Amino acid sequence: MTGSSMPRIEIYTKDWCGYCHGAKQLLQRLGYTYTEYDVTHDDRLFREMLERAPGRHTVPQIFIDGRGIGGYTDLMALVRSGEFPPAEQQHFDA
Ligand SMILES: N[C@@H](CCC(=O)N[C@@H](CS)C(=O)NCC(=O)O)C(=O)O
Repeated sequence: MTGSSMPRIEIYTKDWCGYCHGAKQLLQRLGYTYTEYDVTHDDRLFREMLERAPGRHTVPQIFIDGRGIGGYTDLMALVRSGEFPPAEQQHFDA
């Protein structure tokens, strides 16, 4: 994943979800900030997640620049393959 600006990262989570905590920790370790939508007690937000990630009912669901990449294991795979490098290795406009 290459880009010229800091990617916009969104993550749908539930507060008891270990994969969600893992994904957030990984993003933080890589130096990214993200917008978190906690769907634990929010059916409207959960339905929004289902609409944006059709067929995916588990949390977390992670979006990078609006594109759904899946959950924690999918994020980990992108990191391991080098497709999603640490923030400091991304190229920035400014
Ligand atoms: N492979 C997925 C697993 C995610 C997962 O199993 N999440 C659990 C919560 S920690 C979940 O949403 N369970 C509810 C369900 O399976 O419907 C990932 O890495 O994100």
